[in-house]
Amino acid sequence: MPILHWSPRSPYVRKAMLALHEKGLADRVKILRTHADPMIPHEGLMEINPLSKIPTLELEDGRVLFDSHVICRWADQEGGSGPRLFPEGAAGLEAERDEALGTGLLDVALPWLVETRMRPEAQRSVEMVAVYRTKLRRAADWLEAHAPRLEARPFDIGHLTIGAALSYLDFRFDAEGWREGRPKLAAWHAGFSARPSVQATAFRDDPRPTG
Ligand SMILES: N[C@@H](CCC(=O)N[C@@H](CS)C(=O)NCC(=O)O)C(=O)O
Repeated sequence: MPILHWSPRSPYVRKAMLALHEKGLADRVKILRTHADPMIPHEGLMEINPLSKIPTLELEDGRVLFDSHVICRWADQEGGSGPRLFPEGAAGLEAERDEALGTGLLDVALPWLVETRMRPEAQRSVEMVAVYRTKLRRAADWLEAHAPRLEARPFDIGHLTIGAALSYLDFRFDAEGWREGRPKLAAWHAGFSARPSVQATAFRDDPRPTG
């Protein structure tokens, strides 16, 4: 069975898990809890992914796939059921543009988390946190304006990634109140949250493995 290096705390892992569930592959991949600490590169993980990041997928034939985008592409090719995550043509460009927005939001949230919760207090930058907050708000405003497009087209990698990113804001940045003043986006996310794939992959703070 393929092995997915996994954590229930990671939004990029959740993106990959959502794709596996949507494509009917969740039971065909074994998950392995792996602690990828941004402050301490993981020696074992770097043997297969030099960037020491999760999700990383080890296939049975020895190939290793990363990052979440590539794993989602693999799921879309491999899975026999569920929505087409990467459509062809113009629809595909829109889907992947929205995927980029969702992962871009996470690329703001993760360093923000490291800045405020992991770095020694004396090294934390108030200026960088202000930049992260500005980008989060502008991305959420963009999404509010864009919500009718999300409602209008079939579920794809854009919906999956934006939904995962907003759910991560609920998990780690609840105080930022992304729903305030953004009713269309909030309504769209409520529908997203009811999907079985989303229900099956909730974030949680599990005990960290020692190895
Ligand atoms: N672009 C990657 C980002 C993956 C990523 O940054 N994952 C985090 C966990 S949420 C990680 O492994 N961090 C460890 C590190 O940065 O060293 C993806 O989409 O999969």
